[in-house]
Formats: sequence, C-alpha cells, structure tokens
Amino acid sequence: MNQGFLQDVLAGLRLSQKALSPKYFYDEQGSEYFDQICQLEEYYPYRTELALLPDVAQELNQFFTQHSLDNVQLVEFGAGSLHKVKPLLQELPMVREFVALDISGEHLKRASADLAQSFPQIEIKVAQGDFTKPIRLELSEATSIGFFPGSTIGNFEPKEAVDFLRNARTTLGKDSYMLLGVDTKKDRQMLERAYNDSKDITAHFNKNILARMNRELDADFNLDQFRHVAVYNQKLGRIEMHLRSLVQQEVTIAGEAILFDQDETIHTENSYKYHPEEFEQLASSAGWQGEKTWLAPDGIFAIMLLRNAGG
Ligand code: AVI
Repeated sequence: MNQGFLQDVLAGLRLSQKALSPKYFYDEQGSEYFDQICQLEEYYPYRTELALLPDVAQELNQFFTQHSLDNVQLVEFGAGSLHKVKPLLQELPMVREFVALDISGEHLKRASADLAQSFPQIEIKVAQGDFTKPIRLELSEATSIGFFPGSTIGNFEPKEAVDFLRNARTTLGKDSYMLLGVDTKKDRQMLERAYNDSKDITAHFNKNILARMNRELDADFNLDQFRHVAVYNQKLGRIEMHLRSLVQQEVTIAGEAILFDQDETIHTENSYKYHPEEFEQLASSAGWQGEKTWLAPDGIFAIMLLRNAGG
C-alpha cells in the first residue's frame, strides 16, 4: 500500500473541512479523464491556450533573435503528453535542447520518444523529480526557458505558486525566462460551465479520487453517494471542486472509519484565476519580472513571459 498516499488521505479526511490534494487525481484513470476534459468544448483553457501558442512562438522567435539568444534550453515543468511544446519547437530554431520534468515516468518517456522522432535536431531529455522543488539540472551555456502551460499554476495556493516560481528560478539559473499559461478571471457562467460539463467527465475525474482510494487503500466509498460540485468563489478568485456526501454515512479506509454528515464535502481542488497584472505581482515577489503577455480573444486566457530579475 502507498503509505504516503494513505497518510495524506487520513490527515485530510480528519480535518473539519475534509480535503484531499488534487495531485492524487492523476493516476492512469484520472489522467485519461483529464485528457478527455481537454477535448470538451466547455473546457476553454486547453483549446484556447493551444490556439494562442503558434502566435506566441512566432513572437518569441523575434524576441530571442533581437536579444541574440541563439542557444536555448527549454524546460517543461510537470510535463505530461508534450502536446503544447510542439508549436514552440516548430518555430524556435534556437532551442537546441528540451528537458521534460515530471514525477511520473512511463507516460512521459513514451511522449518524449515521439517528440524526438518529430524533432531529431533537438536533444530531448526526461528528468524525473518533484518539479515544485529546486532541481539540479545540467545547465549548459544555453539560456534556460521554463515552460509551465495549462494554468496548472492555478492549482497551487498563491503562496505555493510563489514558492514554485522561486524554486523554478533556482532550477533555471540566472538570465533565465519562464513562459506560463494563466487562466484569467472572468464571468462566473463561463468558469462554472468549464468545470460542470454536460458529459459529466469532470464529475468522473473528481470522483476518481474516491475510486482510487477504493483501489489502492482498501477503502469502501460508494461513488453514487457523492456528488461532484464545482463553484466559483469570487472573493478568493478560484473555482473550488468538492465532493458532497448525499447522505450521512461511514466509510472505511485501511481499517479507519471516517464519518460524513449529509451534505458535508471533501474539498478536492482549487483552480485560481488571475488578472494578468495580479499574476505579474505575484511573480515579482518570487523574483520574476513580467516581460510580455499574450491574451486570447476576450482576454479569456493569458500566456505570460517572465524574466529572471536576478538577486
Ligand atoms: C490541471 N488543471 C489546470 C486543471 C484546472 O483547470 O484547474 C484541472 C481540472 N480540474 C477540473 N477540470 C480540470
């Protein structure tokens, strides 16, 4: 039994507001659901960012050329299927090396082998590790550019986002840059629709955390006794996902009984949304300076280039 997972689960479910870390969504089944979410019409962040990336790549090419950056190492944090890096690699001949950083191995190894076939001129490496911590990379003479797409930074608490950005600055070294996808604040309707899709894929994704505890921690959650809830908390600028217990019930996890009142929830995820200026401020407290922002039509998504401000 995965003891780290079990300990985190029990600690989270003993809290007065029960909570689980969203990192536990992503077992094989959960990653499959997430891929399906990305194909949904309602889930605008994925397709909006992907549509914006070719323009970003072209302008980055000009920017790097103007700044005489002709030897670039691109480092993707939390790399998964490596779809989003392709438009960048296609437009940026100065990228000589690409490093995919993530905790999980197999999926990434397969994706990077495919990428190596499409871009034989680029050295492709996979580095396994907890990308939220500083990682020692073999940095060559190249200028390092971090890449963190998908608005995954929104799944961190703002304070954790600052820590992540500070650690990324250490990982990437001086004179580095960082390119991030950031989902923006917008009207509640569009936000809530993206997390309450009509095919209930997001509900399956959310409930998979219960199914995963059943599979891996000898738990006995009845998935039909919980409902997926996703609401925009405007005050805190975040989508909150919860699982609401439909009845009063007792669930056992590795022998420990956990009680649920009717309507009690497990808080499973936050997805923070930022105004670009607000995000620049957050990044500046981690030592990054806003260099350029690309906005999708109607400002529904931002891609931001930050420069390591040194110090
Ligand atoms: C991975 N992350 C940026 C997604 C998000 O939008 O916060 C995860 C997700 N949760 C529900 N739908 C998608």
